[in-house]
Amino acid sequence: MASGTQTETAGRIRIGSNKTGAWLARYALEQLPVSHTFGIPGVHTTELYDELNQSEKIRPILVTHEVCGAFAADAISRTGGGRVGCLVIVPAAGVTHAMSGIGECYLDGIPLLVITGGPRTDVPFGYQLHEIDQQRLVDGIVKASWKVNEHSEIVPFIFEAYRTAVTGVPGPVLVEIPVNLQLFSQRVEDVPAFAAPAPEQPGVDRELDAAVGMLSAARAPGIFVGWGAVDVVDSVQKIAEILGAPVSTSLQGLSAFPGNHPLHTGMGFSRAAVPAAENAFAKCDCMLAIGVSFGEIPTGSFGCPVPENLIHIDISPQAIGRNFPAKIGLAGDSRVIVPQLLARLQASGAGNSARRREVEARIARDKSAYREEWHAHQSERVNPALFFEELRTRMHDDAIMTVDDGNHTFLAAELFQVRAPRSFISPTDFNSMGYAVPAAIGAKLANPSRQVVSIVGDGAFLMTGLETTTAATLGLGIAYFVFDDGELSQISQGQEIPYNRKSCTTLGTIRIKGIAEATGAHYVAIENNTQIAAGIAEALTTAADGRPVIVDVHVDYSKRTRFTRGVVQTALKRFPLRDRMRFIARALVRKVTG
Ligand SMILES: Cc1ncc(C[n+]2csc(CCOP(=O)(O)OP(=O)(O)O)c2C)c(N)n1
Ligand SMILES: [Mg+2]
Repeated sequence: MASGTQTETAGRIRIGSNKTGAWLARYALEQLPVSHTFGIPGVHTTELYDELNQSEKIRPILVTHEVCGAFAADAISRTGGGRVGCLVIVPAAGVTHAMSGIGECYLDGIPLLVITGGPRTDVPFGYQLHEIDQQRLVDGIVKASWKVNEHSEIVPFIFEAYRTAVTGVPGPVLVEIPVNLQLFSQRVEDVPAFAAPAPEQPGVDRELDAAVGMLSAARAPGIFVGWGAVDVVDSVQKIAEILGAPVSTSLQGLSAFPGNHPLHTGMGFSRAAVPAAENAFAKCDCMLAIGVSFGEIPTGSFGCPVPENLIHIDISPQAIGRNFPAKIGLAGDSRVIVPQLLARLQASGAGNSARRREVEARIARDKSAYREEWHAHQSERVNPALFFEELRTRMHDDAIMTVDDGNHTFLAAELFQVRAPRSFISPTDFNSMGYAVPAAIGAKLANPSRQVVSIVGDGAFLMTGLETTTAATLGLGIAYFVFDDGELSQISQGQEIPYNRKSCTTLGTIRIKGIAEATGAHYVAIENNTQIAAGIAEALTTAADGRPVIVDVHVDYSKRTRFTRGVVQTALKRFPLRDRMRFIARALVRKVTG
């Protein structure tokens, strides 16, 4: 609250004095679950920053680049226990810089509140600084946007923007407040009281019974969960146990089922999945999909076998049956639907403990064989499987991991065991590199008592790694593990076979130690397997003391992930025959000629 003199009547708060637009914006943000804002001030936002600086509820955070602000704010929404990430940025250049992060929230279904300044609306001049139609600019990557015209609109627009961001499929919203409104005051009689959006209640009785019937009749039921199931993990676990059904997750939803549960299989279930997942779902005759859109990554480029008997629960009616037809579609909030489904399943007396034992035994065998395959992989450099196993033993169950986009992401997905809901976050469908370093800052600010680690490729680290300076300034103990292979590996691996050439995927030489020195982070190097344990221990101990650490991991990338091998095969198969032949012929010729 920005003032102690207000009284509330009939959903309105009485103000009865002159207020600036900046005061009103701060007031509105303070009513919402906003704990931090991120951005870089400019002449169009200094008044608002001055207000936020006086807030006891909100802490404005200076970042080095607005895209980092957007990724950090995104992590607040993903890990902040109901909080919403918020950007306060300058118009035009601040917004375009932030757009990769806004787009990530848009495609990943993450709420984000973007507040921007705007050019003056009370002067007759054109060609003002940062003057651009921002609503048009962001149209394809926000759920909605508002441009404020007068003081009385500021509070209701911000409340409406927040409600839009968090209801239905969550996503980003933008509110532009022209600088003159922020700076100048006007008499304000009252403002609306904030009302949180009511939880959605689906009327799906008949479909729930049909779903129970279909699941009970299945010979080999399977469960596929995404980020949309991240808040119903307990219910999903019980459903899986009753049915004796294997559970696979999407990439974004890796934390939607505990990796140490015996029914957990891995990411996806196509040939691009780990063997435990591929085998467990090979004969699946009824799939329960919850909060997952069957996007490109977890389906291994849409190459997974989805049974006809698909029960699809998702907040987005558009996602249901979009890529694979659903026999039963339940559009709505999984937090409402899934506990109801569980209750009916329990009441129906369904259960198959023999199947459960069988399924669990097979998963355990497959997981152990895959682990052994990785252990047998010899290298002078760091074996990723040994690295992730050691990291797991030293991380608390509720520790948060942020990842970037690259080969390291899929290694983490295949080799690291994620245990707690919302403890693994990734830039998934917008797939924007540069996410992991700033996202870890948002995650740590939202969860100061939890360990936060980041797995980031060297290419991605070059994009946003300097944001480590913000972690150092704020005393945030984050361990950044930079997978240093000298390449944009996820792409260079894809170039290897078809092109037999690497075009623009080899990085220049970077001295990561220099970046650590420049930003004030502690530096650790892990050059081979014998240094893994001590290196991770040093990193986590230093981080626990409130200092960021950059760990230069000389990782070995010579063994391909199942994901990379699988998607290459699937994608090639879907090429028109003529082009497939052209690709294969070119690869063969280049193999001979070099
Ligand atoms: C902003 C952006 N640019 C380019 C890409 C394409 N891309 C996807 S993964 C990848 C390689 C990332 O390299 P690095 O960060 O070193 O990770 P590695 O694959 O080596 O683990 C690239 C270039 C992308 N996803 N996002
Ligand atoms: Mg790399």
